[in-house]
Amino acid sequence: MNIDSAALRTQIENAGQGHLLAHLDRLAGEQRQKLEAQLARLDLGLVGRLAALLGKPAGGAHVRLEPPETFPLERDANAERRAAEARKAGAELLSSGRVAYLLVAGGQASRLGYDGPKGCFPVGPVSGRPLFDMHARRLLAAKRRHGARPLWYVMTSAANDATTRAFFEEHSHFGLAPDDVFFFSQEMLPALDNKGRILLAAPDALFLAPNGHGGVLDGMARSGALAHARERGVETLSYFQVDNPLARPADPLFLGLHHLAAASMSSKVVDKRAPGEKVGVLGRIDGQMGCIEYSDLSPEEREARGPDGKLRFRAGNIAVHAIELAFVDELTRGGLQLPYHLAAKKMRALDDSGRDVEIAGTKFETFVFDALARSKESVVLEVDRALEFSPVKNATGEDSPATTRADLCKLFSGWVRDAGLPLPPAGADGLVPVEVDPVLAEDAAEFRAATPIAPETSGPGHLYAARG
Ligand code: UD2
Repeated sequence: MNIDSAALRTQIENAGQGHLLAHLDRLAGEQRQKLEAQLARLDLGLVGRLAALLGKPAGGAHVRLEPPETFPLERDANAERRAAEARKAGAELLSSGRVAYLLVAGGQASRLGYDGPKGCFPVGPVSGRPLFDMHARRLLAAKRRHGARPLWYVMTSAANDATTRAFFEEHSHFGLAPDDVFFFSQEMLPALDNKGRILLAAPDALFLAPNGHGGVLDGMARSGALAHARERGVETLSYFQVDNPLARPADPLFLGLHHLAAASMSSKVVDKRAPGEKVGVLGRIDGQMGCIEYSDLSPEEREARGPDGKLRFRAGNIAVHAIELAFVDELTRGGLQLPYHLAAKKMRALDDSGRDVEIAGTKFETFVFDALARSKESVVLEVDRALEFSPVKNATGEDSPATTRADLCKLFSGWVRDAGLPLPPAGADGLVPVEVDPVLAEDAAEFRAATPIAPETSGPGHLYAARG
């Protein structure tokens, strides 16, 4: 990159970020070039807009919150008829290749404390398959059921892009055609101190953090993924997160309901387990569809119950969305049109004299579900938590590898028992080590239909895999 150093200095000075020049002037050679290149890539206009958000009242405030209208899990005859129609429409979308899969895997896995892309984390209770492989198998299952070659967009970030790509290479793209897996990196945003000054993480590096999963929208646009999908005849993106091994991105019911409603963006929800569960809730926020973060619900809203005794705001967001390609285009033309959320944090950064110290700063993130407010029509489908949601987020406690292992073992051993097949003995952890490959079956009925079948054994565990 050819940099006009004098012009860059003026721009930085004018943007009120002159302290960066003092840091730059302490460097020579490659280090200086590296920092200068980072400075040249900064969108100073955006940095100015972010700085202006500091000290303002936190976002997320709302006046009126109402539960969303959902397509229920327990359906009467009428809803069942609509579901059958939707499944048919969804299956047609899938078989005609009009759906592509979009995985967000740019997060830093800091809560899990795992040193590497979260997608490399092993979760198969018997196979030890990593999250990426579990997801790939869902797409292979879709191919087997609906015929079309799955097209997969995978969002990484600067911190894990190279390792993610290498992991896919090492594993032969988990059986998918390399040409059908399109990686792109989300943008990084600088962290600011309380005066709006850009922080440095090292003498030659700005303090940059991924711009949140909302960055998937302009990431698609900037990287050429959007144009690529359009050329391949895709109309709808099936969005899911890397942390949930039970995500079902090729669900004909969900995609069909979304399509028949002519929605731009739709969501799947599960009943919140308890008032304190850390999931966002879908709702009508001051009249518009949206998702409220758990931290933004008032204590009254968190605890509120309806006449049936159930939580009033229980539509827990599992972060599975159907998103129209045309909608992504609309939301990203002329820059990403999503609000920024602020996360105030103590961070290790350099002070003015270049010492590594703890500084109170702010990181900025966008959330993909904020796009719901712009979607004229939007479907909210209630799904079965046991079948579709068991995220790996924390190292221990709730939503951890241990709870995911327990959820998966319980689910699969239920199918095996239901099909009248024998189970291996429970292990020391009290769990029955059984796993069913999604290519073979994604629910109990499909599993039953696949019998008679013998498991592959691996140590004490039973793995039911698709043949061929
Ligand atoms: C998210 C939702 C929450 C609920 C829950 C379901 C937010 C803010 N909250 O909680 O409402 O739906 O998930 O599981 O989303 N990611 C990126 N780039 C980023 C940040 C995140 O790709 O810059 C990915 C990350 O790899 C992960 C997913 O987004 O797959 C979720 O991110 P998170 O773990 O920060 O979100 P969480 O658990 O606070």
